[in-house]
Amino acid sequence: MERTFLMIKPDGVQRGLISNIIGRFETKGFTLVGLKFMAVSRELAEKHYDVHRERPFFAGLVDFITSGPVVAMVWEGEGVIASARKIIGATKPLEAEPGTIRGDLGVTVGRNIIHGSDAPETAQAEIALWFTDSELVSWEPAAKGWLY
Ligand code: RTP
Ligand code: MG
Repeated sequence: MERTFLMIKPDGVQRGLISNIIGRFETKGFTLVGLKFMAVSRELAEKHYDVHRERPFFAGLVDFITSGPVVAMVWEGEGVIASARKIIGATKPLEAEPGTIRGDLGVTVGRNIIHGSDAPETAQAEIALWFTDSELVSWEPAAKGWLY
C-alpha cells in the first residue's frame, strides 16, 4: 500500500490547526502509520528542502521550518501521495481551491501550513529522512473492509 510523508509546518502548529489538519486525512480514510511532534534541526530542514537549495527563498524557508515545532507524519492508502496533494491544495494559498487545507486556512506562500511529498520517489526519500523503520507502525484498521 502506498505511503506519503506529510508535515504540519510551524505556522500550522502555532495557529492551533493540528486537529483540523489531521482530521481531514483521517476522515478521508487514510491510515496513520507514523506521527512525531518535534523540533527540526537546520541540517534536517536543509536536507528536506535540498531540491530548493539554489532558490532565493531557501534561507528563509529553512529559518521558517526550524522556527518552531512541527508535526511529522506518514499516511498510508491507495493513491495517498496524489490525493494528499489535492487535499493540501496549491502551493500559493490564494490560488488553492476552497475545501483544501491551504485554500481554507492560509493566505501566503511563505506560511502555507503543510508539506506533502509530490511523487513516489520523494515520498520514499522523505519517509526515510524523517522516520526510522521502528517508528513506523504497520496495522490493519478495522474499518478497512468498509473503505476498500
Ligand atoms: P511543500 O514542498 O512545502 O509541500 O510545498 P509545494 O510542493 O507545494 O511547493 P514547493 O515548490 O516544493 O516549495 C516548497 C516550499 O517553499 C516555500 N516557497 N516559498 N517565497 C516563495 O516564493 C516561495 N516559494 C516556495 C513554500 O513554503 C513552499 O511550500
Ligand atoms: Mg514541494
